[in-house]
Amino acid sequence: MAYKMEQTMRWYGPKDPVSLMDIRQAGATGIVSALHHIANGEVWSRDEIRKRKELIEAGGLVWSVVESVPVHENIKTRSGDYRRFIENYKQTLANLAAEGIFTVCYNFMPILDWTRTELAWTLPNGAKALRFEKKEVVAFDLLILKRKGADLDYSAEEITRARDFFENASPADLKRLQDNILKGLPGSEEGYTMEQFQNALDTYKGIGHSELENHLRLFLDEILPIAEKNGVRMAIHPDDPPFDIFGLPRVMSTAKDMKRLLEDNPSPNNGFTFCTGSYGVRADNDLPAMVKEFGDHIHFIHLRATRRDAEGNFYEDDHLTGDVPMEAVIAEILKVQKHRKISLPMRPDHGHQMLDDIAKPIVNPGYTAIGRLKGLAEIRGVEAGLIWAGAV
Ligand code: DNO
Ligand code: MN
Repeated sequence: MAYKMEQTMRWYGPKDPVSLMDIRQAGATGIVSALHHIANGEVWSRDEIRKRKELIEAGGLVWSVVESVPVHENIKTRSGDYRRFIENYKQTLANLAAEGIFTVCYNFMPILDWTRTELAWTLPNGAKALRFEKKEVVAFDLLILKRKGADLDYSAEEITRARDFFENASPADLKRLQDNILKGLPGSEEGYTMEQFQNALDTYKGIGHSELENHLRLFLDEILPIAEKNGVRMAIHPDDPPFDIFGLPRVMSTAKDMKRLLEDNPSPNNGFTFCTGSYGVRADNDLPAMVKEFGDHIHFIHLRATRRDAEGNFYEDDHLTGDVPMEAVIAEILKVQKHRKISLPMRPDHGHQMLDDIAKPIVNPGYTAIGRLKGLAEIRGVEAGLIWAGAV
């Protein structure tokens, strides 16, 4: 028997302009949510967890996955109050399990969560997509932030393109760029002023890849026994984009990183959020092969497609038409599920701003109702077709 993926959507809670009924109408049965009103690092009490759960269930859905329980910056740098924050994290995991929620997404990206330079990049068909423009990031780093040593991180061509952009950009363009990088995208727990960002960067002095890998390992050393005891599956989200930015190390971008995570902390509860849109930005990531290799440790899935070019730019394409070989990825996921005799929670990740959503103010870029509904429907169609054709 083929196991189908559990269809979920992210819901930002009572303030989300996309309602639980919208999500049900899109056909999802599960919700991915987090308690963003609780300060980063503090314990999520059983009461607060239960309140959110009851709200979701009153809407006829189930709370399938937490995305994310954020990892406090002090844990990533192992400074300040990090011991207390790790203790709090453990308590939150135990509380979630006590309320019946067992899949937890998190990420270990320094300072910035996912990053884009443009949130409404117009496609030829008029829909809007999220985009990452390399020259803008380089311009920000080199010419706005003026980070020491930044010029060593880029090629001469990249620096020329960045200067060209900077010289021709309007003040509004530069303001948009600064806001998009510093304010944080939906789900990010932190936003920064220029000065705060600079100070945050300073906290990573002396922390390169091996140090950050080590801090992740030490964090998991403490967290995993609690996860195992409570049946909680930890699912790390990859870096987005999957390479270093602003000189900050990123350590969950490739198959090699995935392998290292499991070698450093062997545990059935240690695993991944397999986000095709993030991993797929790198041409050297073979996505179906990654699902095959790490299938036993994939606990949660994000499906969307990015399209990249040779200059390091990418945008979020339709779910089936980007660089992600979506049919092959879904076929591998279905094989994993059959082998493990389970359904894995999957969400369509982001979608385009399109149709009636174009006229609406966008509260959560990437998280519009219609674009995600379209993505989910396309994914569901691929899955049904593969099963019907006997591919799995
Ligand atoms: C990126 C997305 C993001 C992600 C955030 C919060 O691929 O999935 O919305 O959820 O990084 O963890
Ligand atoms: Mn994702």
